[in-house]
Amino acid sequence: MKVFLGDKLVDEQDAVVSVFDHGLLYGDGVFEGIRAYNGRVFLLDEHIDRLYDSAKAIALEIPMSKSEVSQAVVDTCKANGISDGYIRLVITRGKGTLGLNPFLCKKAEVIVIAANIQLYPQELYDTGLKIITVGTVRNHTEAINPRVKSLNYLNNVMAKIEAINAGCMEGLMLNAQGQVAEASGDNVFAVKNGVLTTPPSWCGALEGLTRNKVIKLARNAGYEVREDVMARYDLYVADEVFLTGTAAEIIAVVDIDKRQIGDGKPGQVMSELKALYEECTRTEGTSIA
Ligand code: PXG
Repeated sequence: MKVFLGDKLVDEQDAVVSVFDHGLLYGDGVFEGIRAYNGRVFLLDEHIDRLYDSAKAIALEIPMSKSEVSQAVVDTCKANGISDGYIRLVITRGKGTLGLNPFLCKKAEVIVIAANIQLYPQELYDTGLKIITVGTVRNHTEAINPRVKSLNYLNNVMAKIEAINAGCMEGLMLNAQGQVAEASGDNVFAVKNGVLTTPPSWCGALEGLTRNKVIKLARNAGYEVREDVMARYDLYVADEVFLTGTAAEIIAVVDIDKRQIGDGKPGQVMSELKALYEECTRTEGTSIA
């Protein structure tokens, strides 16, 4: 496998970073998880924009232009013969000292890994997920804002541990006010009487690109979509609940905290939007060739 590191493609065994890299020492950095479908990188410009916004928020200067980073993503896919896959784009603060001071790190490290995607079992899509609310509260917006896709994912990892320990694949996270934020690695939507609602990012959600795409597709299909504060109550009494994310795409939730959602099966609106989303993944994106 070839990995993009710094400013060029190198062999996998040479793709190593320093133990003094602040990405490792402090989780100091940002990343994107991107999908390629059918020889195209899906939503590449949107991922690059979000990456640069995340970096700006943590005062991290990416030592390449947006178009150079985009090109590195495409080149890494090409070098590995990836046509359908998963791309991890990582920017770390770079090599520094054992101290916290990020300004002693001379140059941020740019890493692009393009690999095959490990898909969730089809069964999860056919039957829907059972999830629970976890006790780990989503990061406060004025701690590290959840809109920053940072390398410090301990908040989410703690949530995932709780969910898995309870026998669930995903956990629902609330913000410090007890409002619905998102799942540990996906955004959440409810459908009630044909209206879709998802929490606004200021409630503690990553501004998911799958989420944004689904909002657009739903509005184009004639649905009303609201970004509104949500309580768990809104999910419990919804006709449908589903999660969105680059890895999971769109997946139904049929049980939350032992409340059956709707009729307990993946819903009609979710299925319609999933078909529209899949049409986009088949036909849109930045060509790898
Ligand atoms: N919330 C959180 C906390 C996420 O990490 C999403 C929502 C969905 O955002 P997108 O832009 O993907 O629709 C994410 C995305 C991984 C992995 O390897 C995680 C994500 C995406 C891709 C891969 O675990 N999280």
